[in-house]
Amino acid sequence: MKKIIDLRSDTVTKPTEAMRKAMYEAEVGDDVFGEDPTVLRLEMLAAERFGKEGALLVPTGTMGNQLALLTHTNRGEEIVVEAEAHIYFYEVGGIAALAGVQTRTIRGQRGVLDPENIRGAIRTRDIHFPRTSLICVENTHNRAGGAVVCLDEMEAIAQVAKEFGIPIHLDGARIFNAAIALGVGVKELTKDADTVMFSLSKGLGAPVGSMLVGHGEWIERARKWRKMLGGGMRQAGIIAAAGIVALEEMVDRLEEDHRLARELAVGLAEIKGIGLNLDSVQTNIVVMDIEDTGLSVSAFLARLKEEGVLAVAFGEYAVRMVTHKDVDGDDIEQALLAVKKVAGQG
Ligand code: TLP
Repeated sequence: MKKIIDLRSDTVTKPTEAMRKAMYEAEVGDDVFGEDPTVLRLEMLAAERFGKEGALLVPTGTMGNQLALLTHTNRGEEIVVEAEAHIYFYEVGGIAALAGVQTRTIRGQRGVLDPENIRGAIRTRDIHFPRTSLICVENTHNRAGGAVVCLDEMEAIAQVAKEFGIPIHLDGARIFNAAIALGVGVKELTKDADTVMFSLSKGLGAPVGSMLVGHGEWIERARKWRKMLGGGMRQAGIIAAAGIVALEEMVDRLEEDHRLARELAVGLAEIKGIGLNLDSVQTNIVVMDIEDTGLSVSAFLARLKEEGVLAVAFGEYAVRMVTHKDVDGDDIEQALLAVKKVAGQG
């Protein structure tokens, strides 16, 4: 049977042998009582890696982001967020439904917020206005095609945040991809964020789990919200064990995902009918414009699937492909042949 090449997301990665072994052997306890030694070890490791006081294991990145909103804000307040940030675009309206805050969206340049636009969006003191209580940043920015926010840009945003005394929450689902692409450590790259969510279950390959890191007392309040949302997981050491392997063994290899994404992008850019700006490919995400193939996105994806390649819709004429540890150079070659065929040149 033909191998399916799954480029829909890096979330499709399967746990490594080392993870499965660590999960099997994990020492566990009841984490709601704070008694799971493996969870405690992962939380300590995460806090230390990010240079923050505390860390909290959460089942998903979405829950991590939503807990950040619940912990940083009060109902009726306003947050400043990029117009296509995951926390706003893809989290089922949780901002409104759970935290009850409204959004002041700003369009970024390749996902990066301009500090002057943030300044302009922050509410002044006026009886009519909500209070601006949080600035959200995403690194790498998913809908901007895995674009990185560099250290200077982060520092410039933090400057404005400090001036107004507003905290920054960083959706760093793929922060290790950003750090590897920039050649900067995550501690340095996230030093200006009050809180960070990062995923263990994407490029790092763990089956489940994300982490929230931040100030110790803040993390304890987030822990309470996690319990309210039903996220108090009992023998969660089974999950945490894979997370430890993810942090200790899977970070450096992300470079390989970036190399394959570039190879993929270079090949795609040569196919007639496919539009792609190579400068936009900075990490493991490749977004292409397929309008000139004359196919709709759904027809394009269906044809591609017949050729054994999976990708996702990313807009009216946009298709996203993501590289990860479970695809290799041969798969990328196969994927390029498939796209060529679908575009009518195979
Ligand atoms: N992103 C998924 C989909 O939800 C779109 C993907 O395939 O890329 N922040 C960012 C920047 C993300 O990309 C994602 C997942 C999340 C948060 C949510 O993480 P999970 O899926 O663990 O809830």
